[in-house]
Amino acid sequence: MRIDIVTLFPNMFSSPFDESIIKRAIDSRLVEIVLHNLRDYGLGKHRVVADYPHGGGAGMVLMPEPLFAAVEAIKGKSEIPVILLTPQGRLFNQKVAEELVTYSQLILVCGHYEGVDERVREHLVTDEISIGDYVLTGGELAAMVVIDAVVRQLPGVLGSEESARDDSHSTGLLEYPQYTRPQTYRGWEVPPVLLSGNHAEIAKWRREQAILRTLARRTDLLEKADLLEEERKMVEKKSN
Ligand code: 6GU
Repeated sequence: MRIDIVTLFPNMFSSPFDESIIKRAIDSRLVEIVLHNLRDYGLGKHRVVADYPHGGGAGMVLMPEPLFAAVEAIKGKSEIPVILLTPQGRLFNQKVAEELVTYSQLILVCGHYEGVDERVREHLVTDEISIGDYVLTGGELAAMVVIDAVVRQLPGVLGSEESARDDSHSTGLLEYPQYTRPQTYRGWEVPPVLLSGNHAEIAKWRREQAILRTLARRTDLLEKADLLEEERKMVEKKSN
């Protein structure tokens, strides 16, 4: 997979991509991440990329020419999704990450200032994504979030140790509680079932804990989750 990022702040991306799992994925060529400085496509000697909004109002708006030039230089004649990171986009979640990982190439455009010229939305961008209902100073952190969630799903990126199978959200439920050594810490015990060696009992306990945790914290997820008849009954009993 190849991911191109168009940004005014390419340096913001260095440390997240230079550590841990994403770095390993880049080093082993499972993903290629290419940064493009929007400033390089700016107009005139001063490489201008933004201007005042027509009609007045606060702040600056990213101009169409630099954004079209940058994206067109990347994609040529090919059809590649062009995703604008903006608080006005569709909400990002695990399902969207699973959709994006099916593409062999993505172009992420980081919005900034008060926004981007509407013609960029209408005629350049094919998708708009927000990572939540709050406002960030720019799309860069959002792009990093999207890339992390997408890249970790590429085959070979996670070792079996880190397997994404039981993750919160990939099952539609929050993850069950995890424990490691020591067995007793400050008098707080690990649940005995986890030490029992009975794999069926452990799986049953984890499933129940995941359901109860989702019920307590995210009832909105539980409505959509794939539960067995008896699990639904347990939920109903607990929520009364
Ligand atoms: Cl994608 N961009 C900005 N600037 N703020 C956000 C966002 C994106 N998603 C949530 N807040």
